Amino acid sequence: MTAYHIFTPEQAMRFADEHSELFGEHSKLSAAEFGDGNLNLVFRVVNDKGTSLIVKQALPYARCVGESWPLSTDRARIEAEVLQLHARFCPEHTVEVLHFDRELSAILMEDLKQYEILRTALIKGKQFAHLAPQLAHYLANTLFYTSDFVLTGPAKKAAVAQFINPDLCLITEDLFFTDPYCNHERNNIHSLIQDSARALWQDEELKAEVAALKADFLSKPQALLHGDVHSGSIFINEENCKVIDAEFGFYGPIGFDVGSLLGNLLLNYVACPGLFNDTLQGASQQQFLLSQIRTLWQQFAQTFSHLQQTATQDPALQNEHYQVRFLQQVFADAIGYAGCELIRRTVGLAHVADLEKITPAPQRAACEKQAIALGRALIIKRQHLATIDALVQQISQTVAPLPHD
Ligand code: SR1
Ligand code: MG
Repeated sequence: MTAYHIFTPEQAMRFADEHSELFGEHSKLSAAEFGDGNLNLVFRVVNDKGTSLIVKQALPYARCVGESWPLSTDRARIEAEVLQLHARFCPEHTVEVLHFDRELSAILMEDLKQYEILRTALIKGKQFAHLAPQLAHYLANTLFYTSDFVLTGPAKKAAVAQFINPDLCLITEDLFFTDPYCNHERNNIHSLIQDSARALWQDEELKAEVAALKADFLSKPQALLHGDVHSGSIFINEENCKVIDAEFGFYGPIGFDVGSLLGNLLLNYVACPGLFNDTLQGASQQQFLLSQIRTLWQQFAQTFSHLQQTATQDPALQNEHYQVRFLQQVFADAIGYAGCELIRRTVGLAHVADLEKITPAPQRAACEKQAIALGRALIIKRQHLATIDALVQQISQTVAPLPHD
């Protein structure tokens, strides 16, 4: 066993070489670090024939902030184990883990170089009909098969314990549910939307609903979540999509994973008028996103409900009325968490390129205000938006078309 040390490219290369049969001669390998943004070291190791693998290593702190924000490297174990478990239930849409070293907190995984990041693709205006059906399949299967519908009480409790993830959950607890609703130093608020941010801090009705969503996040271990299903955690190409980056995984409310994805599609939706100078292109992209949102929920609900009816092990949970009620509450939760994602990506620490890329600044601010308004409406009205039609109507009503220069 090797004691933890931060990899150099050379060491990442050796790690990949030792744990994979894919590479030939060691001398023909090269490695470069390309970073994954916020938390970790990520290297691509390539041989002379173009075969490549990814080495991801957890640092003992948050990379985006530095050593002043210490973080447990156990997140690498969580990530590897979530991905391995999710791959049992949905291998086609989960990145493949080839090796995990607990001491080094390092994961060797397949390189998705034939894919691009979903966020980048959406910002370019790309449309994929398979996006929602595949992600609905991924979410329904990974969430159902790790839930109480399937696991015995003791097995479920062991799984909850295996995936206790306090450091990364705390990031979400703070960044999603606390910081945006107060004048927190971590917030990142553009000057043109200061008034909208201040309004959030005074909004007692909204803060009560966010508190309820946070309380559920803290205390509703329904299934093993990915925990960070944003459009930077999804790789896509013309045929397939795959989910990566499960380090925020833990047992939590099913609606959180579904809502994070909905929220990210909606972030792109509100950004469309600012991203596309061509009004028709912006409108077409918004139509595409709305139809994907509709399909995502319909196919998630259909698959999850089918699994409830045919694969539920617990005799009490086989009750049909309970199963319908359960799914209805997942929908309300998902709408609420989507609303939180819209708000926290606009005024909180971690922003998204969909909005950040918009120029000029007043146009970006107008889109950000739409994100806040939509986030608020979804959080407040989530228990009353009982159908996907009602949700789609709410989105179209709240997000008014923006005038162009
Ligand atoms: C400090 S981490 C900021 C954000 O990046 C991750 O991908 C999560 O979404 C987290 O909230
Ligand atoms: Mg991530």
